[in-house]
Amino acid sequence: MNRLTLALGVALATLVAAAPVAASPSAAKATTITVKMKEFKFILSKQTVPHGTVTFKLVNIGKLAHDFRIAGKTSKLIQPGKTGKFVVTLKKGKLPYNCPVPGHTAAGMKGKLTVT
Ligand SMILES: [Cu+2]
Repeated sequence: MNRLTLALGVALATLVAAAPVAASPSAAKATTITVKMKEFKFILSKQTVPHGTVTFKLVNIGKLAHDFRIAGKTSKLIQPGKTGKFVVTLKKGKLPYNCPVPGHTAAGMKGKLTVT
């Protein structure tokens, strides 16, 4: 009885330890992109990123407040001279991004990020 319990315990522990690896054999690495925001454009440190969790480091080098919107998510408004962190999970594709502050998208604050 004790041996059986021990064996079960070991088997369970092995399963638990192995599960995270087995569940995500190609786990996407964490990716960080720096996004400079100004009137009226975005400057991204990378044009292509692997799919998965992407951290956007938003740096407002302009004179107006700006937002960053991608994949249906919008960052908090970043004031001039301020920075912000914006984490999104992205799927493969060419994903459009823009600044939803009125008038800014039309003025040029938009682009596409390639997610592979
Ligand atoms: Cu803007």
